[in-house]
Amino acid sequence: MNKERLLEKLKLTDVNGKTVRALYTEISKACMSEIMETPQKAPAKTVSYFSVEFLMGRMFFNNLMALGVLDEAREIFEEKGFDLNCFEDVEDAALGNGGLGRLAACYLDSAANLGYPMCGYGIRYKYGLFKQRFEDGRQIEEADDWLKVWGDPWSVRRANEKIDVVFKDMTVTAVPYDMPIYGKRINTLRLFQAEGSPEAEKISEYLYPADDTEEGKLLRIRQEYFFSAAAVGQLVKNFVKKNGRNFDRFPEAHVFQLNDTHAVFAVAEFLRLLTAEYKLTFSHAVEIAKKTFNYTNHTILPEALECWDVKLVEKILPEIAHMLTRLHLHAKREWDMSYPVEDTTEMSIVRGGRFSMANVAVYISGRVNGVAEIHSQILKDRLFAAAYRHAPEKFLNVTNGVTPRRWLMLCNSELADFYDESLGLKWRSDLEELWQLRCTNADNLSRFTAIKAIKKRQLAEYIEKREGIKLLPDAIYVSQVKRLHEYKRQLMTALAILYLYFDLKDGKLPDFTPMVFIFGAKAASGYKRAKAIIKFINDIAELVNGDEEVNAKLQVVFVQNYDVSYAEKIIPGTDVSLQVSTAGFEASGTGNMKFMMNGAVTLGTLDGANIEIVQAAGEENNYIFGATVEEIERIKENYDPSEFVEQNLKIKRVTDALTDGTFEDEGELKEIYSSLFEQTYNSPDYYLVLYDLPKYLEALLLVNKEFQDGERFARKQLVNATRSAYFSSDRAIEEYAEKIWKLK
Ligand code: 26V
Repeated sequence: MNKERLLEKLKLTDVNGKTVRALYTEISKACMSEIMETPQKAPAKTVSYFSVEFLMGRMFFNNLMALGVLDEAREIFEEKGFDLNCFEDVEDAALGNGGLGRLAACYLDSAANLGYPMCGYGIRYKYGLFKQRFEDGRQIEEADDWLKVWGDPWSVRRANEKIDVVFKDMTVTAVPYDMPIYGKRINTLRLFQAEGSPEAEKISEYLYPADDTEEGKLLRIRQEYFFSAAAVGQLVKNFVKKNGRNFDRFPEAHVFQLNDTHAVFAVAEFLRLLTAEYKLTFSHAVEIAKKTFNYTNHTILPEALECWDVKLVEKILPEIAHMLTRLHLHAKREWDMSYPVEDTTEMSIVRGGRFSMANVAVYISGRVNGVAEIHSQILKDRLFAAAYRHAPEKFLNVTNGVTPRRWLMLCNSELADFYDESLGLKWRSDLEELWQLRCTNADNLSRFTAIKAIKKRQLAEYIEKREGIKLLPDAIYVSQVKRLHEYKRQLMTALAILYLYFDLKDGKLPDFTPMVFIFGAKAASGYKRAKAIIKFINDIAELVNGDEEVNAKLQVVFVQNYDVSYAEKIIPGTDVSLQVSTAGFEASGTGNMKFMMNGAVTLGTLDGANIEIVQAAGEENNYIFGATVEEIERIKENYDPSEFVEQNLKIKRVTDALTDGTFEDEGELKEIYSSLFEQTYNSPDYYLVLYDLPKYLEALLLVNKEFQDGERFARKQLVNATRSAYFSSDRAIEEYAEKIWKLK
């Protein structure tokens, strides 16, 4: 990359008479041509990272930073009278739905920055995750036509590398779009677009189309096979071109990482190619697959563990169904010699007429990992217990991480500059250096406090612009931003706020420091209860914010269309990060890490990576509450939420508010009420919202009290920020490289 030449090009860019959009394309293309001209050495071994989601966010600022020209480019264009911040209107590439997709994006960033050859493979959806806005407090979804206005200057269409993907009833052309990931190495994210008939094109139209009908399920299967087969097809073909049919050497040149089970069809396609096209025996092909594939599990929620009806797969992919069935028998034969029947049933690939995609992944993978210590333990104890008993050496943990480039240097340049001035630049490539910063030093603390105040002000301005709400300037900013799911317990926060509201109105909290609660979340479009929770929180916001008696002390805002770019504003401007999932349910969480890196304390449960965050930053610098995984097992034996509420009258007041006319109800409150007190698809209060609420309130009130000692609170925050090295995706990728991919 020739930086001087790029800067020269930028200087020569004429801004006059051009639209923002035209300038965006021109500047991006100038960067792209420099990137594409940078020669790359062919690596000995490449990682292929298969993921149905890549939540890249906005590429412009990240790429200019990676190229080392962001600050200079800002100056160059400022002189021309053009503010690069205009590009904050550019759409995010939101080809993902949450943590799993954002993790894939962070890992691409780290691999490139560390110089590891890793290419991502996925789908180039025409529409990303829906856009959300609220009408009467309810979520309205709109298609995310992300390419329409701004185009996609950061990708290159590779029509000459297209490949056919064959279904029984149609052949679909997979056209790659390559997005370079710039770092010490230039890696590629290759997303396939489906082309051909209108039916074919549907395959890459939407992210997670509804799968509650047979047609929907078939479309999901098509999507999964489509990108898996396209990627595997190309990788195998290129291998043969270079090495001939010596497939025993395939694992020396390639390692495949399955980001959850969505690409498990890649296993079947790999077996199909090696046996049908290249005439290896099935056993031989399996042996090679076993040395090539690895699997990361990202959730233990049963509803997210994929199983596909054998009949359905047979309908459109008979050969693939045949491969999976053969693999099932192959595994059975391997196990039957010595394993107890309960174990072989549990590990079975075909179960009750369906393919268990997770069991395929576990069987074929050399390494299976969870994403935080506790989650990896749960995989061994519960989800994959039988497999663990028979092949313990397969299982390991790699705790997630997030890229400090986007989640610190880019979104909090003020904090990054402070580190530069105090420590020099070394921390930028080694976050462990942050340990050197003295958190007890008064100057450091006042500098940090000043930065936090700036980020809070910027956030308040942004929210005012976007939502039309003016945040209280001197309040504690408390944020819960993540997908909306019952296990994440946004509802528990809502009930806690209602409790604070009632107590404030009753004059029971005389020393209360003003608190602002910031929510951001999208609910899956078919997830009725999650949508009811959004409506409920918006109702509470209206009640609280409109009440002159309390609105100088308490404020609630649910931002619309929370996405990666919104997160980049909210996270640095937050004092307290809420991570309050029911223990055992949040595999890791990665938002918690981003908050920590930006100096927010965690108020949370002992779940996912919270446990490790608190280990790193000290329990005394965070606020931990709630039932633990061990306790929950016991509690659930005889938990009756109705009885629990009768014995906790304070809680009764807030649950009564669901039915006593405090709010108008058009069904949402009833839905929430029954989730807490009645048997629905889960047992009453399955996620222990009510059970943990008293302790949650205590923790919130403790935060409220301790925040009054500004310096002490800032110290806790700074300790968190400077102990966050472990949660860098650079550390995580180093672990993958060493323990799973054997790149070192
Ligand atoms: C959920 C849903 C719900 C809406 C419909 C589509 C759909 C598809 C998949 C999922 C679950 C995906 C799994 C996932 O995102 N897991 C998250 O992975 C993060 C990265 O490892 C981790 O930090 C989070 O704890 C975990 O929830």
